[in-house]
Amino acid sequence: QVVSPPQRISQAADERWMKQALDLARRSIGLASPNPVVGCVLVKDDRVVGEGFHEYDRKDHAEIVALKQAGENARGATAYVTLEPCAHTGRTGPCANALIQAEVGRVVVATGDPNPLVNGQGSERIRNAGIPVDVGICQNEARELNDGFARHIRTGMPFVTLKAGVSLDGRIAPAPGKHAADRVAAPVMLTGEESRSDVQRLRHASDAIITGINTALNDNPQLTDRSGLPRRRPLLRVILDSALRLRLDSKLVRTAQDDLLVFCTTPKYERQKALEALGVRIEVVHGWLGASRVSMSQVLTRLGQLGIANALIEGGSQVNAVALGQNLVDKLVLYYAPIFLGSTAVPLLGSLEEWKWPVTRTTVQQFGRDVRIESYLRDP
Ligand code: AOF
Ligand code: ZN
Repeated sequence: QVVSPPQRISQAADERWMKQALDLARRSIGLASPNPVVGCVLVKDDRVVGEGFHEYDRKDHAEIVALKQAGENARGATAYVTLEPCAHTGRTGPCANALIQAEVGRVVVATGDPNPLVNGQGSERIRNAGIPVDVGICQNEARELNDGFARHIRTGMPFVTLKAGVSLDGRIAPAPGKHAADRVAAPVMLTGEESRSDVQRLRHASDAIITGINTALNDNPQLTDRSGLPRRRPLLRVILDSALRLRLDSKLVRTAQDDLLVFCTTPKYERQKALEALGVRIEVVHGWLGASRVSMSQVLTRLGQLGIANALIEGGSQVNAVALGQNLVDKLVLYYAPIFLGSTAVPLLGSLEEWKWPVTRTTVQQFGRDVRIESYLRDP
């Protein structure tokens, strides 16, 4: 017998509606954290009767927003949800119950909820009520949206992405000295406009951005989210600055509004007071390497405690080498620009003896003249 055509059509339709739900979920990036980004579409007779996405401040989960919009039309509809409906009572009642009560005809779920309080129970409850549930449509796309949420809800630690703009010979800046004067005014741009706007998207999806004092002193960066998209919490800018060398007149300090957190190992009372008076938060952590340098793993633990689910490292050679060398990075996002900087230029990685961890799930995309390579080092 031939493969039944209706089934194949329905699989394609499921994917199409789920992609629409994923587009909705993307609209909650920046608005949902520390909760997951979730989108929901209710479809009846090949027509959308309700849709929604989750915003932390509005409390309602995506399914509830969509159900409220659909009203009576929800009965018999198919619910496409990018994350398994919840089964627990948190700030709201369980979405699984709401879908059952609304008498939807079928539920299609992209991926399970990693929250130990849910973890399969939402889907199970809906099935037990006699409503069919299909799980796994567009799973990879849906998972990627909530890497940070998954890591944070399971372990309390942030998911760490390391981003860099790199020359074809693996360098991130011209040789120090040669262009030092330019670099203080503005860092030399390797990558093009398209890559840089993708970096803003990356920052928008992050809760915190981390860099080292050398980058802060050399490049005088702002490290802000300039995507133009709304976010409910400011991007927390984190500087690893063991000896508190951050300049009072740096762009970072001049724009500090409780969103600049400096980690040091050696408290210096006067300097600390001066920085704090300008709106900078300072925390002292233990050091490593003879107690001199800020321990990055301690910083990440602390950020997790502060509710940071997605941390983005935009550092220089040293910070990159430490983060990778200590196996603290979960995902790499590298923008390769079609340029060579030569062997005296600043390398992507400072001293790193050996690379021991395999990269997996690599994707490549072109941005203008640059190429972005994304690779996972581990799953959340
Ligand atoms: C859903 N749909 O849109 C979201 C879900 O504190 P609460 O009540 O907002 O609950 C947060 C938890 O609910 C979160 O940890 C995750 O397990 C789930 N998020 N579930 O059915 C949604 N945002
Ligand atoms: Zn829910």
